[in-house]
Amino acid sequence: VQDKIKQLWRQIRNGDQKALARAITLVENELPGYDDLLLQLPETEKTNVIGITGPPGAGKSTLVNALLHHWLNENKKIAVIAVDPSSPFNYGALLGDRIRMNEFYTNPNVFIRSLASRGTLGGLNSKIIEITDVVKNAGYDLVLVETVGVGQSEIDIAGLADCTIVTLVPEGGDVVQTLKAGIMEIANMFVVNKADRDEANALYNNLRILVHEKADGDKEIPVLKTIATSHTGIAELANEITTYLEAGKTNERMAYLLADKCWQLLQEKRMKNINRKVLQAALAEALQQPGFNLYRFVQDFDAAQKSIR
Ligand SMILES: Nc1nc2c(ncn2[C@@H]2O[C@H](COP(=O)(O)OP(=O)(O)O)[C@@H](O)[C@H]2O)c(=O)[nH]1
Ligand SMILES: [Mg+2]
Repeated sequence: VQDKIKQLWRQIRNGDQKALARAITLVENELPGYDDLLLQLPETEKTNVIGITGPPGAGKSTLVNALLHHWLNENKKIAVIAVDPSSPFNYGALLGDRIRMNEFYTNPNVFIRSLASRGTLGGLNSKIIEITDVVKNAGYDLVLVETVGVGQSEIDIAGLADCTIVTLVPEGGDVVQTLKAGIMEIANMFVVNKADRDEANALYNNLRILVHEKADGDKEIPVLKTIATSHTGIAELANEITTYLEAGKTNERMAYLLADKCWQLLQEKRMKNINRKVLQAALAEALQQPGFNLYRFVQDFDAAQKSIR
């Protein structure tokens, strides 16, 4: 199995999309070799992950589509992971995404995978983390992850994405009022989509006030307006994303993101009483060793905690 996994990783790194699809299926269904695949994540530079979240119908898929066009024109290789757990049996929605993205299915510079819902949110969370980790090691220039969120029990993609974009639309009452405090913590950027609508400016202005208050003199979270259907504001958005990613993460942000990811994975191992401080301290130490692998860390941490109890 070990050799087979090594071989699979070689194929993936060589741009073999069928091999990548196979690897994702391995992880999705926890088939033999699944653990090894994650424990053998290549120790190379990882691709940046851009998370696009927001309520259903906000235009996330349309935005992803527009961003894809933009970056393909710059000769970039892009991978997309689309997750929509809010409609477990609504294949119509999934199909809608597929049709819109159909034009990319034969393009070697684009890899698209839709993930169906898998029962509990907790289980889905760790699957998305694992699958994203596979894809971010597959040699693309960027990985886009579309998830439904904001409001109810959203998927927490904060720990997953290097840049989290929260997409909002001027409809359905006062969106800003319903913005949960947590959203301000995870958003690295706000997008007001459907800017062709009358109420867009009001939402935009409200958000600007909100991020200004939140910044308290520090750098404000950018707020952008887009019309995804006509690709308006997309170049500006792409530009803002690149600028954000190029600035790089502070060590503190790194540890925060990793701790979050780790916590989600440990939850899946039924570890409910993890002390986040202990976890973060253990992570900080482990990160200083060469060849850090999150899945090995989780395995070891889990074993160590069990031996204590
Ligand atoms: N008027 C307008 N409609 C849009 C815009 N962006 C997306 N839509 C439409 O909104 C609907 C939902 O878009 P979709 O991308 O599937 O939303 P998602 O559920 O967030 O992925 C579709 O009918 C889109 O054509 C926009 O900027 N303006
Ligand atoms: Mg969608």
